[in-house]
Amino acid sequence: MRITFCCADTDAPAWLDALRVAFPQAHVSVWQDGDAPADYAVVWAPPQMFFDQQTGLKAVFNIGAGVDALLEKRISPHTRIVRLDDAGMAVQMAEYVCHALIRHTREFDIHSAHMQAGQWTFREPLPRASFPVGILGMGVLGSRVAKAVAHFEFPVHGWSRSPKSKDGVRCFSGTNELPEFLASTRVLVNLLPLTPETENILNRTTLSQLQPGAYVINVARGRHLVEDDLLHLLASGHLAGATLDVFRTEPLPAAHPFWNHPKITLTPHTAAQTLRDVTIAQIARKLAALEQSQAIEGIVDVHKGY
Ligand code: NDP
Ligand code: OXD
Repeated sequence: MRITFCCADTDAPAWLDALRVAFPQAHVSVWQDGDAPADYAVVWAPPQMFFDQQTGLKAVFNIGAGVDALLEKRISPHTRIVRLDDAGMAVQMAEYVCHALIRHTREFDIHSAHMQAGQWTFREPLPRASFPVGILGMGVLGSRVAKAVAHFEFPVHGWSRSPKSKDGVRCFSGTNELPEFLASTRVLVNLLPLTPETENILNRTTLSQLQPGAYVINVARGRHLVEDDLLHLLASGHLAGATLDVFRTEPLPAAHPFWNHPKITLTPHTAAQTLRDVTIAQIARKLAALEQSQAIEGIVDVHKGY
């Protein structure tokens, strides 16, 4: 069996060593232009030329949860596209979102500024019931985030494409229920996949429907957010602030207005990172199942786009 590895911005030697341990019988190599056909591929943001040459792949394993960049490529219809399911990312995402939420609702930035100014001040506690959290996308990551947020006793709402029922979460689905979901949300967390239906979903119209003084946490993709609309609603005061991990252009360009914006907290696309060993263990399990014609989780529906 041949496994080819084609991952941008990745420590290829470390991945190769670990893949060779996981697949001792396979020939594992970093993809090069003109390589022999492989059976399986492990990828992150491969170039189109990769798929133009590797037309006989049985499956391509994406080492991330989001497959938007992959689905922009022309890939043989016979190649299954397999996304990462959690693989240690869900708990990281839960940590990240809870941190951003609690930092905002406990006013840690205000305390920190006061303490730095040498001021010992008292602030009235803000009731958590006044910060209902709405999670766009109730998949692998969104569901884990909902559980973590509910643990801190915030009201939690979730929005998905198909109807769901989850303990402790008020569930909304479909475009018809989006306005009601937004109107009952004060802290909005975006964990949708990027698809033609969800691109630009965080815009002036939708964000204006959030409760006054709302807070936005975007941890999915930069192209979900219309940046000028966010800036406008921060300036008008309708939005109190935002924590953003993902951007339309990454790295964020030096002259971008998000840098140094007093109401925006930025991180460099690091909310939930791919963990090499857990990821390779998941790929090894799924590849073995595919070889035995067994069903696996995480096969991407190219028509839905996730
Ligand atoms: P999943 O595929 O498990 O979940 C996607 C959810 O979005 C599902 O609940 C789905 O609904 C819902 N959804 C999709 N399209 C629509 C729509 N048109 N309307 C309403 N709901 C919709 O994905 P994950 O939870 O694993 O990951 C989510 C995203 O997080 C990834 O695509 C990626 O972009 C991002 N991500 C970001 C990282 C970071 O570090 N910043 C790290 C990892 C991922 P349904 O359940 O009905 O299908
Ligand atoms: C992912 C990501 O999709 O890291 O996994 O953004």
